[in-house]
Amino acid sequence: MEFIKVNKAYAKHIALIQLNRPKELNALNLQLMGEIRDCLKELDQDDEVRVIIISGDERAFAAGADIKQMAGKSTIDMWKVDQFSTWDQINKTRKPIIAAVSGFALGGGCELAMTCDMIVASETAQFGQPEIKIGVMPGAGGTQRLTKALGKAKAMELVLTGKFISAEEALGYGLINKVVPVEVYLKEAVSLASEIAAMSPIAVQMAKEAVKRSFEVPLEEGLHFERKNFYMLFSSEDQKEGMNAFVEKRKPDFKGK
Ligand code: DAK
Repeated sequence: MEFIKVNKAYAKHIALIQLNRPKELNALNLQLMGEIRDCLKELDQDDEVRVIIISGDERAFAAGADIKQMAGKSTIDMWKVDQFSTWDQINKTRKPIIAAVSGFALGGGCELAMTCDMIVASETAQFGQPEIKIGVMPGAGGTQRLTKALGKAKAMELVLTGKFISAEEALGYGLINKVVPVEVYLKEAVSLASEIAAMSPIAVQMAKEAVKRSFEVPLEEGLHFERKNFYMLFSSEDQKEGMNAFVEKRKPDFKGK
């Protein structure tokens, strides 16, 4: 891996993927995106890993797709590369992903953070979709995910002007989960990840799948999907462990079985 650093055991059951193109503000070139995709696929298969954190560095989570790499491309060049299959694959990750964001999360960087399941941000974080300023528009879900989080008026303003919002504003809109001082944003992400990692990983992944489904299907279909996953969990050992532990007044020890 050239453009990401991976620690599969950053904390108990928690893996950390750190974007590592600091001089380019972690601009997302094709290779970097491919590395994230491949790494997530591998971590999804690793039973020791229950939660994944993606972070950048203090200055930037990611300042967007690599403009220098895209500038001269034709429609056919873009079509051949088929970046969307990479983003679709990332979106299929079963395990929960927390984005730990400091500094710029712009364009594809904001879209990558929004593709994650939760966002913990430092006070210095800035979110935006500035593609309009370079003659294009968001292409990796920005118009959809930002609008679902912020509502039409604010999303329209951000997408059409390219202006950024602060972490505090993003929190107010419900785009992110938490804002903390820059010194502790990664620690805070680990703390949230640890809470989730203590649960049954099977229940966590099925619950994640059901919540995500609510963005895609009508209520009745979503409820049907939720019920199917709910029933399925009664065939896990973790369900017996969780409920027996409650009855026996002890802490459950979930094995992911
Ligand atoms: N691409 C390439 N290089 C970048 C970059 C980017 N997005 N952002 C920053 N850099 C580079 C700068 O060129 C500079 O490099 P050198 O000049 O030193 O060689 C270095 O990082 C430091 O940046 P600055 O000198 O500009 O730093 P400042 O603090 O002055 O400004 C900034 C920080 C973040 C405000 C500024 O760098 C900036 O405006 N960056 C561009 C932000 C942007 O427009 N982002 C959106 C890019 S378009 C798709 C999926 C996704 C996308 C498209 C398709 N498919 C699935 C098909 C996404 C598109 C985008 O994200």
